[in-house]
Amino acid sequence: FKCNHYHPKDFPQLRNDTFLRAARGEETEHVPVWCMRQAGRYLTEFREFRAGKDFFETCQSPEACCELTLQPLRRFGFDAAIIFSDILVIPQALGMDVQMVAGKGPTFPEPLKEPEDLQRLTAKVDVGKELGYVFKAITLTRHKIEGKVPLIGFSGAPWTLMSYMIEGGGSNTHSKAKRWLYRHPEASHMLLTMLTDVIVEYLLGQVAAGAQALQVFESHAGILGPVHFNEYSLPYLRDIARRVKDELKEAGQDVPMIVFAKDAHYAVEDLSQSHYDVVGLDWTIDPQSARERTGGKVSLQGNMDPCALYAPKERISDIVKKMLEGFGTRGYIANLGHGVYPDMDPENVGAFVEAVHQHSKQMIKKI
Ligand code: 1CP
Repeated sequence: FKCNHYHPKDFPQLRNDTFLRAARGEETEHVPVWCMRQAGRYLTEFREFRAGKDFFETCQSPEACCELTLQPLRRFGFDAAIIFSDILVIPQALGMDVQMVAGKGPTFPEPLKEPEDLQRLTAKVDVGKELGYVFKAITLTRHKIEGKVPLIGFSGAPWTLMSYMIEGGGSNTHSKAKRWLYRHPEASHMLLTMLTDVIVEYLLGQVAAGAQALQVFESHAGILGPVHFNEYSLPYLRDIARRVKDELKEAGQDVPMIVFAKDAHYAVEDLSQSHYDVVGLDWTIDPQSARERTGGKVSLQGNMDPCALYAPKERISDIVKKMLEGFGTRGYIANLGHGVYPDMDPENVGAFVEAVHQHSKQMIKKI
């Protein structure tokens, strides 16, 4: 696979590059902010638009993805947009059936049970054909966003995708997937390698389609201890960043990459030396200690407890101020430590965004 068309298409000129500059550790006038799951059910317009439509059919419609990506930008002053899609489109591209069951979440009717089941997976995935709908959504959205803010593309990381493919859906213990790590280490590495190869092509395809930054979600890092993380997650995360960066460099492009390994506070040092420009953090790590442990090598993103959005607005403002003081205003992208929940008040999301902008502007002026 070679992407020979990285050259920007005739996209509208970017008018707010604060997020991209912060990702590269450059100076900004304010700290940029966006939220994981900023397109989501907490917005009435999202619920109305999604009503009665199948989740993955929605993901397959470039027009629908574009609309859902733009919805939060109409309400709030976010400094970045993330393309509406899901991490589970990759298992689908590998030939697995995945359905979104109301009240239950993503469900695989036939999850992988034993190493023999790997033979069911498509060996050589034609990423352009299987996931071209995501690329189309990105190109369309990049036009429709009119240069207001950069557009982030994303992928699930290999271990997180592997765990869904074996568990068959969400899980508290991930014991079926972890059973593979203890019992079938070779098959586990084989699956993780297969996923890595597809993810690399997928991310490069997203950039070719117009993505201006990339985030890799290792949402299930926390269920791995340090030993398993070092064997089954970190090498693949590194491989993804190195291969994507090398390929882009050859084409004269530099696209910031963010790694978000949820609950992997033990791995923050390693993650800061894994070829990513930004390390995303959940709320279980203290901003200042994250800064000390990553030693200015990378920008940081995060990490307000999403539940702080349940607090009154004045409290949110105080919490944001403390967070900004902990991280500092340089090389920092404000975000939540995980996604916005469906029962959250959009007004408080707005208060979060405004507090980041307001406090950070004042702090930067004083420097
Ligand atoms: O009907 C609906 O709207 C269902 C809710 C929903 C949404 C809005 C799901 C189901 N996926 C999405 C979109 C989505 N998923 C985005 C869109 C952009 C945005 O953030 O605004 C992104 C980036 C994702 C990525 C994703 N999907 C992750 C990684 C991020 C994270 O939360 O850790 C994961 C783990 C998934 C799986 C998934 N998809 C949906 C649900 C409910 C879940 C989690 C299920 C579980 O394991 O319990």
